[in-house]
Amino acid sequence: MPATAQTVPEASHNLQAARQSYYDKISTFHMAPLWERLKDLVPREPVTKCIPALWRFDEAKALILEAGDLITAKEAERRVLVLENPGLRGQSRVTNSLFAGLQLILPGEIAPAHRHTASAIRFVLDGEGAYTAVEGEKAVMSPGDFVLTPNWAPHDHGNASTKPMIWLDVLDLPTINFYEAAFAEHFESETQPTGRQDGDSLHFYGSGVLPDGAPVQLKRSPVINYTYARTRPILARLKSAGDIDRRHGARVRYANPVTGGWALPTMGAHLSLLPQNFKGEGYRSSDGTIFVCAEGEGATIIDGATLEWRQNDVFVVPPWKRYTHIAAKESVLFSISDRPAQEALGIWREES
Ligand code: GTQ
Repeated sequence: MPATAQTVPEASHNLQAARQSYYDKISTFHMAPLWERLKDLVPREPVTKCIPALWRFDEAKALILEAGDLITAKEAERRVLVLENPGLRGQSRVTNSLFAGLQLILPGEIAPAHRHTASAIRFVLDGEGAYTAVEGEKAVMSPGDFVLTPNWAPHDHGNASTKPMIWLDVLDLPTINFYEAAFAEHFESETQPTGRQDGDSLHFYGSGVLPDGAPVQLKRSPVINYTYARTRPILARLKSAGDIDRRHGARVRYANPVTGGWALPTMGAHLSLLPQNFKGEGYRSSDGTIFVCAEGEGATIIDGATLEWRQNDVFVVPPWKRYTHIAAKESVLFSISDRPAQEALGIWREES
C-alpha cells in the first residue's frame, strides 16, 4: 500500500479522504477504527506520564504546618497535602495507580472515623505518640512505623501527644476509582471503641503462633502496625549475615505473616538498608515506586537524572525506568508500589 500511495499521489489522496469520511460515518454509530489506535493501545513497552519527582521534607513540613493554622483536622476530615506527580497534575496521583499525601495531626486533634473501599498505608515521618485506630486497635505511632488501613476497615486518627505528627499516606484510590467501585461511610461517633491493646495484632499474628481458629486465607495482613522498632534491627541482621542484594541492598518485604503474601492486595512495601558506600546495580520493574528516605542520605539515578535525598524526603520512580541507588552513608529506604496488583494479574515484570 505505501508503494502505491507514493507513486500515485492522487489515488492516495482519494483514499485518505475516503477513509476519513468512513471514520466520520462510523463515529456517529460510536465506533472507531482500531488500526488508527493500535500503537497507543498496545505499546511495545510501558508508556507513562508519571515522571521522576522528589518532595523535600523540610519544605513540605513548613507547608503542611501552615495548613495547621488554616483548617482543623475535623473540618478537613483529613488534613492532607496531596503529592501530585508533575506529569499528572490535577489528578491527585503520585503514580498512575497510587495516591500519596502528607497528613498532619496536631496535638489534641481527631480525624474522625470513616471507612472506604480504598486501602491505605501510613509511613510515619515526624512526631511521636499520635495514633491511628484501625478495627478496634489503637496503634500508637513512631517514626518509621508502617501502618495498614485495609479496604473497608474503620479508622480514625488522633494525637494525644504534645507534638504535631506528620506521616506519608499512600492509598490505592486511582486504582479503586479506575474500577468505579468506590464506597465510603462515616460513623456517628468521631472515634471508634478500641477493645484491643496497642500491638495486639502484631503479637497475635506476627509471633509464630495464631489465635486458635484464626482464618488463614486473608487477602490482607491482620497486622496493623509493623513498627520500626521491630523491623529496623532485622535489616542490621541481614547486613551482618551478608544478605545484601546488589540492586536493593539488605531488604525486607512487609508480609502477611499468615500467608507469606503481600500486606495488602493492591500495594506492596519494602524496607531496605543501603550499606555505607553502596553503589547499586541498575534495575527496572513495571511497578512505579514511591520511596521515602527513613535514615541517612544518598541519591537515586533514574534514566540518567539524579534525585538527591535526605531523611524523610519522598520520591518517585516511574514504571519501567531504570534506576540505581547510591549512598555514601548507611541509609534506609522505605518503598511502596502496586506490585501485588500487577502480580495478581500476571503482568508484573522486572529487569536487572
Ligand atoms: O486517613 O483516611 O490521605 O481517607 C486520603 C484519604 C488519608 C485517611 C488520605 C483518606 C485518608
